[in-house]
Amino acid sequence: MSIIITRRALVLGAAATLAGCDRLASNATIRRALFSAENFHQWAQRSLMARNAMAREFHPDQISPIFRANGTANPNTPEYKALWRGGFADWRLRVTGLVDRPLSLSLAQFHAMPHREQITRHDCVEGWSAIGKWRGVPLSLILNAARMRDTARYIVLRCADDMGGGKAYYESIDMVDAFHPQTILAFALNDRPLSVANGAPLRLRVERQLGYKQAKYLMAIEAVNSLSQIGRGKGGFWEDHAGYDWYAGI
Ligand SMILES: Nc1nc2c(c(=O)[nH]1)N[C@H]1C(S)=C(S)[C@@H](COP(=O)(O)O)O[C@H]1N2
Ligand SMILES: [Mo]
Repeated sequence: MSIIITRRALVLGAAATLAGCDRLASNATIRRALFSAENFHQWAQRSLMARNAMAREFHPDQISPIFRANGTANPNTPEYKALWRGGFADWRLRVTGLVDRPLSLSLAQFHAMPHREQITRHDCVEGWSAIGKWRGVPLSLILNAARMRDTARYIVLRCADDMGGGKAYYESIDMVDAFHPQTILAFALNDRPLSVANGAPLRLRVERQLGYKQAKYLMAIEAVNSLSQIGRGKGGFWEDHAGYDWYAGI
């Protein structure tokens, strides 16, 4: 038996999937960008063609009682403290680099965009793991809204915490992971707003990768075509400073 899937069916299928889980974006520009047929097509195609299978998802009764914090537990910089004091109302995620429409997105805009929820296991190379329920916006939606250019090959994530000498934590992922359906920019853990310890106000969840790829305290994401100009060129803070593998697939 052969199954013929038309492009239109794919687009409609993607639309139905999204409509099932969401409230719509309140900002008209973002809504137009998110829901244009062209973007939907690219999103549907890239989502369905992703090389990676889905990471395992768990049941609510498997959620760890405590999701421990690791690495930075509070960025504690004057800038971050000011944002925290204001309830992150002045925080923005900047979307820059190889995009035709750079964005600056507030937390309220994230709350208004389509969400995904997933209960997954986080594995840290230091030898612990925890299961948590994450809620966030698919990174693919953000990249499509910013009209990412075809020349982009990686997404760099810029964080608020100073790792010493004024160098902020950073990470990067390729487009397979960036467009994977479980790759989200998460603002809630276990039905509560993300705590400072776990990365408030927004962090990456890239579920087929180890803990150090899950960048916390996001301030900007940047589409680039090479990692050679980022940090020392290995694509992430621990990759550059401790020889960790850039591809931390699990
Ligand atoms: N900005 C930032 N992101 C980060 C880190 C960090 O120190 N700073 N540590 C990483 C590591 S090694 C792990 S295991 C996870 C820990 O996430 P958690 O604190 O929510 O457990 O965050 C990752 N993302
Ligand atoms: Mo880690």
